[in-house]
Amino acid sequence: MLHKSGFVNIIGLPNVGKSTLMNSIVEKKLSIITNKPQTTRHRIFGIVNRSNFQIIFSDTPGIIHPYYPMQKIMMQYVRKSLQDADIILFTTEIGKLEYFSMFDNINNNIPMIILINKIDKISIKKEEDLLYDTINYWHKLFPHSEILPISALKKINIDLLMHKIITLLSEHPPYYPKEFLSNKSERFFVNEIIREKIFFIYKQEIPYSVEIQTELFKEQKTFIYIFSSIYVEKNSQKGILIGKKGLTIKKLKFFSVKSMESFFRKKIKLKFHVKICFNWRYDFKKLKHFGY
Ligand SMILES: Nc1nc2c(ncn2[C@@H]2O[C@H](COP(=O)(O)OP(=O)(O)O)[C@@H](O)[C@H]2O)c(=O)[nH]1
Ligand SMILES: [Mg+2]
Repeated sequence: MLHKSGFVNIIGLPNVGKSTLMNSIVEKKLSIITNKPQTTRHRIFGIVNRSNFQIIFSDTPGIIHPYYPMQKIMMQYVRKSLQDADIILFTTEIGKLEYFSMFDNINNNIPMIILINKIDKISIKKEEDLLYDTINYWHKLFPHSEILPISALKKINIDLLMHKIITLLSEHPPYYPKEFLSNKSERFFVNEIIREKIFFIYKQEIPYSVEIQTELFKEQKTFIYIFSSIYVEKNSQKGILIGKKGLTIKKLKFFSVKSMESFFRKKIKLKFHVKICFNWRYDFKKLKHFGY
């Protein structure tokens, strides 16, 4: 039987719905989603396996102007994914007409589909016009690329997108064992789930200042024991993270456990340890230690 396989990289500006799209395609919440930019820090694979194809999707951080070392590394992930793709899914949303010099790095030999996301928001004539303006804008910039309006959230045109992707892919044996869902470990997903809850619970700089390291992930018959360290950049942030009488971190634990239980389909026993790693975001050595 003919078997197709390839790498499909999802790139675009922050907050346009790249992570939502990947989760919706792989039908599992591999990438964390918030309404804030810079939620996705790493490059995350989501693999779709069928008997006659294997597609390796790659969710990437949103394209930004990098200011500090962590953002520089994030943009290296993006640059790489513009080069090593078999297909690029350039994702944007209705009304977003913004050009970044990063787009000049797109390899013209790689087929690219431009996705105009969030079309579920169209309810009035004015928004329909905005969709046409958006399509025209991107068509002028990339005249050879196909443009497809979608809704990642409401799954509009996702089947059609999958069909287009499979048509574009070449014949190739699977790159990964067929039972693989992702390139990331269980500990990575634990870290990401905690980080997502931190985005929801804490304000301002806290979500951007934390990094999680899961020291222990021990699966038993009925439970998974997890021990995670939460690193902050300075002492004052430690207090905020823990909260009065430890109430805020209790809340964090509660929501993290709930989410992990649904992800791993098992009861979770979770322990936190809050530590300080001075200015880790600005230090290449510390970033390397954290897996960037
Ligand atoms: N209305 C609508 N909202 C969406 C859609 N896709 C994503 N969003 C929302 O847009 C925000 C950013 O989504 P996310 O996937 O994290 O974007 P990313 O930064 O590009 O990865 C979240 O609040 C999503 O719920 C969509 O198709 N329709
Ligand atoms: Mg994302």
